Formats: sequence, structure tokens, C-alpha cells
Amino acid sequence: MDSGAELFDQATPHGSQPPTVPVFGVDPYADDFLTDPYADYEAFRDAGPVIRLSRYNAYAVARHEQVQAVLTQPDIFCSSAGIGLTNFKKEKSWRTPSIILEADPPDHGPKRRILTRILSPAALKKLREEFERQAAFFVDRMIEKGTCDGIKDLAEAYPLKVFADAVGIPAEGREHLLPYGDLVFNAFGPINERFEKRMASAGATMEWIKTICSREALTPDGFGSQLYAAADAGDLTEDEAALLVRTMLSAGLDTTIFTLGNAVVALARHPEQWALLRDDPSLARAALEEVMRYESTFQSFYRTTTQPTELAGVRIEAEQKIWVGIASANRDPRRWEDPTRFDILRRASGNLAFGTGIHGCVGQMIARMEGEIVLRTLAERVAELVPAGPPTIHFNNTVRGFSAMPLTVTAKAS
Ligand code: OVM
Repeated sequence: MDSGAELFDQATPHGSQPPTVPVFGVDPYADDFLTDPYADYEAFRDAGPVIRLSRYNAYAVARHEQVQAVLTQPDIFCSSAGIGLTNFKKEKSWRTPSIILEADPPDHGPKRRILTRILSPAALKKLREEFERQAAFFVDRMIEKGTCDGIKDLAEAYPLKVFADAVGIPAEGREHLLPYGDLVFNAFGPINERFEKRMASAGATMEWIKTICSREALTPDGFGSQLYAAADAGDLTEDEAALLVRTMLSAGLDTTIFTLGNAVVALARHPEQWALLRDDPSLARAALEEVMRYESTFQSFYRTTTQPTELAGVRIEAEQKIWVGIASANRDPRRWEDPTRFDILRRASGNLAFGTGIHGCVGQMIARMEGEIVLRTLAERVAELVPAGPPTIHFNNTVRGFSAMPLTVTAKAS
């Protein structure tokens, strides 16, 4: 899909600004848009630094420069009105707002610092060996099967084991984690049919999430219990500890699962890139970074203006939702050479897949650790990684990924 812009006179009493903002009527949440959004992103970027999405009464930024500008001015482009289309100042959210993601300074910082500490390099170092052991287990199981599903057998199985264990939630009930995440990420778009359909069948999932975030439900050694320890130290209330456990379960699974899946799909579809990685497993870090640039899991979300402002010469009123095109920024030719090429040897750092600024992903080190370990383990143990059928896309308003990727894998000679 690729639909051109109409020109639109900015409705303003003041007149001291460029006369037009390009307007797009396309629905960026329609199945056919989500199937392959990249041509539309290109049209968004080429139309101008700031455009309008008329269907959602929102502004939009799709170029790297403006995405970065919006994310690094949280006082003007705030998060406390919600990062979906729902404006929390006017409408009620489907759940209690997150006290970190959907918060601004000065509330945001103290919560952020607690998560930064719990997810510190020293804390992650203690987990590395077990994460490596689990990666070897899942990759070896794929090799034994020969024909397997790169999504179910690896991309989903791995974080559902290692990250959920690290948070300290029981094994029982983990099947609720993906349906919950699907709701969370659908809600960062419009409250559309896709969201409503998932919500209609989510009763038991919502109950389970609530239970699992409580002190009693968590193992004594995980991240969750450390949040309750922060509550005991007086740094959080008990309710806030529960909400930050919820944040870990909301933010830490679908994101890494879809990213691992996007890595498997990209490598299976680009045999010459897979060969580079397989022949040099130390490229795992770089390959992960390029996957995040090329097929960004977190495609888009919103900020809300707190005051009238100007962005790239375009005046924007207060209380306006702005669509922030992360995945589009990561393919902006103004920033990247040959951006549609998947190239694990390029310098992909500087991509905005983890966001940037004060809300930049606080879990990015554990996410990178999972990704790097899985890709390195594949490279060390697998010779052939070949599609055995097409991937199945998973439709979500915010995250891009796949629900199946049939593969044939063979072992490396040892
Ligand atoms: C949260 C939350 C949920 C989803 C994602 C996220 C990427 C945070 O509930 O705080 O960060």
C-alpha cells in the first residue's frame, strides 16, 4: 500500500507559518498496511518532516531527525497522556497507567532509577550462564527436530523461560503472558477492532496478571522480589511495586520474542547474511543491532504535546497526539545508506528501536543479552537455516513480528 498525501491548510488564527502540512488518510493499523508498511513509511517521510494522519486526528513524524527530536523533549512531547491514541487527560485507560512508561518528570525518574539498578550489568552477569545454557537447550532441540518452527521453538520459548524465570514468576499460567502483551501493545495504537477482539476474551488473563504481580506469587530471588524489597526500603509503595512487576511482564516478553523472531526470519530470508554470522559467531551483537534497525519490533507509538510548539517549522497546538515512527526512522535514507538492505556488517547503532532519551528502554541490556546469546548459539551450532515455508505475520497495532517461521535446520559438524 502506498497512498499519497493531500495538502492541508493548517487551521490557525496566526498565519506566521508554512501554509500546508501533508495529510494522509491511510489507516496505519489496517492489515494490508501492517503486512508491508515500508512503502507507506517512505511516502510519509518524503511528504515532509511533519505530516498529519487524518483518520486519527494526529500529527506524525517519520524521519529519523524528527523522531529523535520528539523523543528527546519530554517536557513538550509528554508520555503521561498515554503513548497510544487514548488521551489519558480526557479518556480513561483500559488499565491503570504504567507508573514509568506513561509518566513524566518528576514522577518518572525515581521509578526509572529503581529499574536501572535491578537491571544493572552486575545483576545481569549473574544470569548469563543460565541464559547460555537455556539457549543451547532450545537450539539443540530444534536441530534434533530437523524441521521446526523458529518462532514457537525458539523466539517464543526462550524469553518465556529465561525472562519469566528472572522476574520470578511461577511456571504455571505463563500461557497468559503473550495474550496480555498483545493487549498492551495493541493499546499503544487506537482502541480498534483488533484491540476489542483480544480484550473480549482476556478476562482470565487480566485476573492472572493481577495475581502474579503480588508479593506472595513471586519467587524470593527474582527481579519481582527485588521490587518488593525496594518497597520495604521505603522507595516504593506496595502498589507501585506491583505495577513495576507488571511493567516487566508487559515490556519484557513480546518485545524480545518478536525481535528474536524477526532475527530468525531475516536470517532465513538472507542466506548470505546467515552465512556471514555462522562463519563468525562473534557477529551476533552486530547482527542483532541490524535486525532491530531493519525490522524494528516497536514500530510506532505516540507522544502528546503539553504546549503549542514548533517542529521543523510546523506549528503544532497543545494536546495533540503525535505518531512517532520508530521503524520508519530506522529506514530513513537521510540517516542510513541503502536502508532497505539487511546488512549485518553495517554500523546499525544509532537506530531508535529501543527509543532514546529519558524513556529509552531500561531493559535494553537484558534484551541485548538474550538476543546476542541466542544468535551466537545458533551461529555456533547450526549449519543450515533454511525456510521450510513462508512466515506467518502476527498483526498488532504496535509491535511487528511473526507467529510462525517453518525452518529446516542442520547441525554444524563438531
Ligand atoms: C509498562 C510498559 C508496557 C509495555 C512496554 C513498555 C516498552 C512498558 O507497562 O510500563 O516499555
